[in-house]
Amino acid sequence: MISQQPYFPPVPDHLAELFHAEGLGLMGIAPAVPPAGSEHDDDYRTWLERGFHGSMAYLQRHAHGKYHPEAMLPGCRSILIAGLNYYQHAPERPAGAGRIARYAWGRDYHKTLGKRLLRIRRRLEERFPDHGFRNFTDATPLAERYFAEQAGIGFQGRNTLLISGQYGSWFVLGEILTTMELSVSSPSAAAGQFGNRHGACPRSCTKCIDVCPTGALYAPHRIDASRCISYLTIEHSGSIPVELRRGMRDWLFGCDLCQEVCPLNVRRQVTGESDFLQARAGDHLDLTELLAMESDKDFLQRFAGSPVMRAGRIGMMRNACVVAANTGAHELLPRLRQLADGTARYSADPAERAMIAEHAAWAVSELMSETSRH
Ligand code: B12
Ligand code: SF4
Repeated sequence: MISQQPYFPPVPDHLAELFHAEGLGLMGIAPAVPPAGSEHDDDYRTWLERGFHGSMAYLQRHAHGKYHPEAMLPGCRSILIAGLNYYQHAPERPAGAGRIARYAWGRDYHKTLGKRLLRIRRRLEERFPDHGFRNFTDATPLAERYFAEQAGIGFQGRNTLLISGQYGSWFVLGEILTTMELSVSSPSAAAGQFGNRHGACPRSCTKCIDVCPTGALYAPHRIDASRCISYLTIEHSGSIPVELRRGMRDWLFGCDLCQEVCPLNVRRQVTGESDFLQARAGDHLDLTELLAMESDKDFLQRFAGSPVMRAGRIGMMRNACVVAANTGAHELLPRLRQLADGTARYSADPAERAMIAEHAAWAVSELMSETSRH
């Protein structure tokens, strides 16, 4: 086990112990109160109205609960928020492969973190039977980063992610909502972690905004999610807009660019989490393997328990077509042509076949025009 330095802003010992015993390196307590005024709700609705959520309809459906914990647990008074570090160094990637975002190299964090939060919740329920509890990780309407900032475990950087003094932004969040009135940890604790120097991004730094190849970070703290490579490769199930395909570069699933360039991420620590260290998808995937997957059964067998399951086999094939073109994978031309002309057997669904055929044809045409330029 690689040693991990945890960071808990001042919280009651008996609670800190529960989270620490589960190997959670960040934990704080936020008051379950919506932000004062309607500014945050209004801001979020404007974001939705501008269509920045793309096809993530759940963000619209759940808008009412974004800053309102009581919508998830009536009588909610406090939120215990935890962070789990997933950082690992990226090894050299072989040719003919595409990149996977770090959070998805090993076991799905929803399972790893969710299981631990559930165990903590059970203990709390035993100890405090008169109180209500609910746990979530990611799959919640709640603005997790906002409440985590209120709990003092970090601050929202210009790339919109929560940055902690202990792990940079390389951690995932989960929480337990409770009707208990707990003493809350102060947001100023986050600044304390940075030695009171960097409780915010360095003044003139725009590295994350500059590096984003699709222009998703259109201003500091502002994201057009529908342009983010993470959205395009994971959340979006339809056709990838042609004008964004080149910007996807070699990313097959997710994107880490705006975290990799962040100077505050020098504070990273390699995770000690065995669930994350075991390579399910791993740091890269072979394009030939993905383009040859003919059944959902094969896909499930290969990726069960991995976050990659969320994109699905067809989504990953679509992404592989784009990455094949972006990485100049000429050796894949025969397979791409089969997918483009409809002779490959991999799906009986006409909509899926049409989408893959279009992406494969685009990849063939990009690779061929590259050949004719040389
Ligand atoms: C939808 C979603 C996405 C979308 C949108 C991303 C985003 N930045 O919001 C997509 C698919 C693109 C995405 C990508 C990723 N995600 Co995501 N995602 C979510 C999810 C489910 C909801 C977030 C949401 O509602 N976004 C919509 C925006 C508009 O809402 P908002 O943050 O409240 O936005 C307001 C604030 O930013 C506010 N604001 C805040 N501070 C400031 C300051 C100023 C000055 C201003 C002007 C505004 C401002 O203005 C906005 C408008 O109201 C959360 C989990 C959750 N339930 O919270 C995970 C979550 C944010 N994702 C996470 C991760 C790990 C990622 C990726 C790193 C995965 C990857 N490697 O591919 C990338 C990172 C890309 C990026 N730069 O954000 C983690 C982040 C952990 C962390 N340390 O911050 C979360 C918390 C999941 C989890 N449980 O761990 N994700
Ligand atoms: S994750 Fe990649 S595509 Fe998304 S905002 Fe960051 S740099 Fe841009």
